[in-house]
Amino acid sequence: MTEATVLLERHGAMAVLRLNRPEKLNALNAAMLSALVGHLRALDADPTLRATVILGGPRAFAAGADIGTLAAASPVELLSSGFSDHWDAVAAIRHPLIAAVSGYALGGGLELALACDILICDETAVFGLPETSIGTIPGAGGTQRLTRSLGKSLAMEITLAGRRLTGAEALATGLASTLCPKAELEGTALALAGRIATQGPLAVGMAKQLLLQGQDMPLAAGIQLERSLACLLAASEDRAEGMRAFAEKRRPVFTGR
Ligand code: CO8
Repeated sequence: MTEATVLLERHGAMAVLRLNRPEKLNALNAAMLSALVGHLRALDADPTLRATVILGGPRAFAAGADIGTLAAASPVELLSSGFSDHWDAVAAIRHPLIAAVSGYALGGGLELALACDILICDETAVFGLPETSIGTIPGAGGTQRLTRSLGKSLAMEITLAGRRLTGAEALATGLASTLCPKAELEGTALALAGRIATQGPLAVGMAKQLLLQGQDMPLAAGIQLERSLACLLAASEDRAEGMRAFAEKRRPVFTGR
């Protein structure tokens, strides 16, 4: 029996999804992407789940979309197969996603990490968008999300000139929010997921929505939306519990209601 290309582990309120096609450096083909999205959607529907970590293997988070798949597809198949839609589906997941990158995160692999909410990495991480070196362009959000993540000039250098960033450079430029030793990556990611899991789940979900939607909104509209959602949260049991627990000097017990 062949092993699954995406492995799921549950750790209480957290999940780990491990990309598992090591012989191809986790090159993302349609079956693997579909399995990843299937797991994420099922986790999204589970009210006890608070955060998911996406991990690769020791040599690669993912070295891109599978070049064999891309080479074999006609323009019509590329469009109609929904291949690129998998990255949109990851970005549409409502609960927090942490990409924990060790080794290569290239092309579609970097685009997958960019579709997550928080990107952390270890000292072996290598980030790049090498698509122009094989005569194509990023087709899964890279040209849009990379600029938003680390600014125009560096995004241009990475995309047009094939510049690669190390883990330390990813941290320095804001592409990653945490850098750690390789042996500590999974533990660091789970600890971060654990901290998210202790927060009010409704508040976390609304805050994620605001941070993402706000990137594409005029400032005044974003602030208005923030205010509306902050007022809406006043109707939740979790907000009442959080404030009561503060007054009583104890940890809150959130129920997601
Ligand atoms: N696709 C398919 N196979 C891959 C990929 C990939 N992206 N990356 C690595 N592999 C395979 C290799 O072919 C090799 O397989 P085999 O042993 O059967 O020959 C195996 O993984 C190991 O790779 P290498 O022997 O090349 O390992 P090295 O350590 O020598 O090199 C590199 C590692 C530098 C990561 C190298 O493998 C490499 O350059 N890979 C390709 C990187 C790349 O160009 N990525 C971008 C791909 S295009 C893309 O992601 C577009 C996304 C948008 C799609 C939407 C379209 C509409």
